[in-house]
Amino acid sequence: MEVNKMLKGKIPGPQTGIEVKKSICTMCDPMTQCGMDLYVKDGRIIKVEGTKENPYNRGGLCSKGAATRQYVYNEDRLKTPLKRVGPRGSGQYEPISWDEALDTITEKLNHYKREYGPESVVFFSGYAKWHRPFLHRLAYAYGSPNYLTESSTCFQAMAMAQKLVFGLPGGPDLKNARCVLIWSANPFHSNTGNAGHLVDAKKRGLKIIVVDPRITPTANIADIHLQLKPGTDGALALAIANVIINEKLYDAEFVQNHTYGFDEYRHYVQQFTPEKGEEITGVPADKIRKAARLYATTKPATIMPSASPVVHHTNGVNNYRAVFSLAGLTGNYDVLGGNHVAPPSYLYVSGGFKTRLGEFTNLPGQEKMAPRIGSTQFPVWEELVDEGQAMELPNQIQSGKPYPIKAMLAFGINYRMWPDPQYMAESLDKLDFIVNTDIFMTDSCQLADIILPVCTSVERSELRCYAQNYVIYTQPAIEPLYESRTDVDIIFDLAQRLKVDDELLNTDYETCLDWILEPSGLTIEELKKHPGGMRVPHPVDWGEKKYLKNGFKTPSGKMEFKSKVLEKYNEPELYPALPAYIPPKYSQDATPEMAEEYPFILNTGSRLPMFVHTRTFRLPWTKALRPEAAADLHPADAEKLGISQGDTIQLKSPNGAITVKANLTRMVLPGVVHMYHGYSHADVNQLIEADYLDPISGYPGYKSLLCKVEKVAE
Ligand SMILES: Nc1nc2c(c(=O)[nH]1)N[C@H]1C(S)=C(S)[C@@H](COP(=O)(O)OP(=O)(O)OC[C@H]3O[C@@H](n4cnc5c(=O)[nH]c(N)nc54)[C@H](O)[C@@H]3O)O[C@H]1N2
Ligand SMILES: Nc1nc2c(c(=O)[nH]1)N[C@H]1C(S)=C(S)[C@@H](COP(=O)(O)OP(=O)(O)OC[C@H]3O[C@@H](n4cnc5c(=O)[nH]c(N)nc54)[C@H](O)[C@@H]3O)O[C@H]1N2
Ligand SMILES: [Mo]
Repeated sequence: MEVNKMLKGKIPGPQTGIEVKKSICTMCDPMTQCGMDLYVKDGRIIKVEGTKENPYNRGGLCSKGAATRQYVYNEDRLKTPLKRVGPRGSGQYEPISWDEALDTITEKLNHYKREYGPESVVFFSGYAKWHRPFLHRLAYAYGSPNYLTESSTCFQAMAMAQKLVFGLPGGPDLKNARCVLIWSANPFHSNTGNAGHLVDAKKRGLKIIVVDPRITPTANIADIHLQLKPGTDGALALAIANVIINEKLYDAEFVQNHTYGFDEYRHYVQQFTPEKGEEITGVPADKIRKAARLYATTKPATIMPSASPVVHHTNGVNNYRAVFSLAGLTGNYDVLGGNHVAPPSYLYVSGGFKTRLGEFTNLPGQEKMAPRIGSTQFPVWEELVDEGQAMELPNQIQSGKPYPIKAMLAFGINYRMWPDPQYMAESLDKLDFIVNTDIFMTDSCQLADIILPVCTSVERSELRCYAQNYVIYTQPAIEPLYESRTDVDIIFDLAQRLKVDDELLNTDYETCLDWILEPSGLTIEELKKHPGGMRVPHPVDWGEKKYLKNGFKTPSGKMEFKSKVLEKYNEPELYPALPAYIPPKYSQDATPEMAEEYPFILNTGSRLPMFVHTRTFRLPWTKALRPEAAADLHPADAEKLGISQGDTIQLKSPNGAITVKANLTRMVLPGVVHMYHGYSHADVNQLIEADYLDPISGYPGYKSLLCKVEKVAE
């Protein structure tokens, strides 16, 4: 074939000089990162495809992955380190060298440590996870207990609920399950590779129950869809328990031998008859009965939770405790096909091998450090999670109590993820010194004194593993663009300049990875021989029912229907020992007068397939799929308010108002408005008060606010 034609067809080979390089897309969910084949010519990516041999995405890519070139070659990319030269927020920055940037940061961090103590410096990680173990260790090696992350709104609260019930969380073992209770996830939008695995499992005969207030693609393939009012999950789970207990469908042997507090729990759930459940949740009583019977009698059955929606409520952890209790009740905990305990290998994912990651981040000497941010306000979080609760950060900056916070070293902070982002931005502005590293010039970068440019996943090497017992150590497909560097290079460079007393941090990323991987028998050298990733040679067989030997990692040593961790506080309104149902702090049930003025439930942030928080608004392909900020509204509600598709409307809560377009859709329930988050010009988080939080986890109630909707005259 003519070379010109081959070039046009982007056919790789020596004649065209096009090479296919393997990498991963890290734009969305950190648990699941799609393998990508990048077609590279003259050091530039000219085409992207999903990697066929990657067992997670199996060749697929979503709209975001397909737009990778617009992400990597975006005009918003930071190009050099920058130093602020005008007042904060004025956007006046000057390029500086890496040496000047890192020297300034080192000098400042040494200064705050000397003058105010190491705890006055916060080490923060936004969404990206790949650099976290190293930042975590750097914080402790520097002497600060204040390692904070975006997990203050994501994942950890779901894990907390499981830890309170079982001690050790059990993940959904879809491969061996005969029934799955998908409690709020929508992988078709948030986790596209897993959506494929779900469809395959359905073809094999898997029964699917979906609990979601919206009609999603996941709900569309369900055998039963329980379309509940947002934030009423606890009441639904208790009504399901009521049916399972009263119809004697529970696992009596497990309950008798391995649980604590069953009698009180059984007594408590009596009030949640399916009819009462219907009254609170809006789900018909008969559907509750059907779902309870299907879940309890189709064994093994697994609960597939999500990192966020259920816990994005002021009653979130309790609601999920009620949900996870069902796994114990039916004997589906730590069995294959149920909620199976397979401890994470690396970065939250269980990939079939053991590592020393926990040991790596758990440096000795922490007990001598000052209390972490949020530890008094959120004692249960403090007990169960090895990081500070970042929702308390703005308050501590403002009050200086119990000690002042002076500086922050951030890797991808986005103040818009906080409730009341304006308050967060004003609080950050009170800090003496802020460093932010990011790929793009963002609103949050504009608050920083020094901005450092980092590269994307296709320009770096990183370690990832997959639930399919697969592991990859990527190689850069292209050189880091402009003067950008990798996050971990910056961390190791700073560790050296700060002269931290830590042998491992004075080495480099690969040496540390080899140290972490040591128990697995895997090495970076071996992984490099498999650029597209490899099967784990001898996957660990975790076995079942490990509690028979080890007991449960709870205070009672049993599965706890009644939590001893919460019971000890003796504050049932905040920390109920039973998984009690408490309505969302603002709701028809809890604040009827408020609901009269603000009659809609405002549910924010359900994932759209083409957006990841604020990040892909800037890509032309993805932006074109929803060019303007729009709120989803049921046509029946719209009709009552005289609103048509595309009209300009205002969403208003007691905390603020935003103006957006109306998108009429039957996906949402009547009475519920749904709005995506993160838009600079229509930031729905402004409608949320900074202290609208779950007392157990500290998570914001992003998904059950009250609001009113008004049409705006054009
Ligand atoms: N209203 C509402 N608010 C929400 C939610 C909701 O559902 N509703 N969801 C919450 C949840 S679950 C989450 S996880 C948070 C997410 O909140 P954030 O973590 O703040 O999410 P992003 O804005 O996507 O990412 C933060 C920054 O990291 C940068 N970044 C990306 N990759 C890298 C990298 O490799 N290195 C560095 N240094 N930076 C990088 C991005 O460019 C971005 O500017 O939002 C929360 N906020
Ligand atoms: N495309 C894309 N993918 C993403 C992300 C993204 O921003 N964009 N973000 C990543 C992140 S940070 C996260 S945490 C995950 C989230 O992953 P998922 O949880 O799968 O995604 P969501 O769309 O947030 O929520 C799933 C469903 O929960 C429902 N839901 C809302 N409120 C309630 C409630 O009160 N109860 C119940 N039972 N269900 C409710 C919503 O209607 C939605 O359909 O996605 C990750 N993947
Ligand atoms: Mo998240």
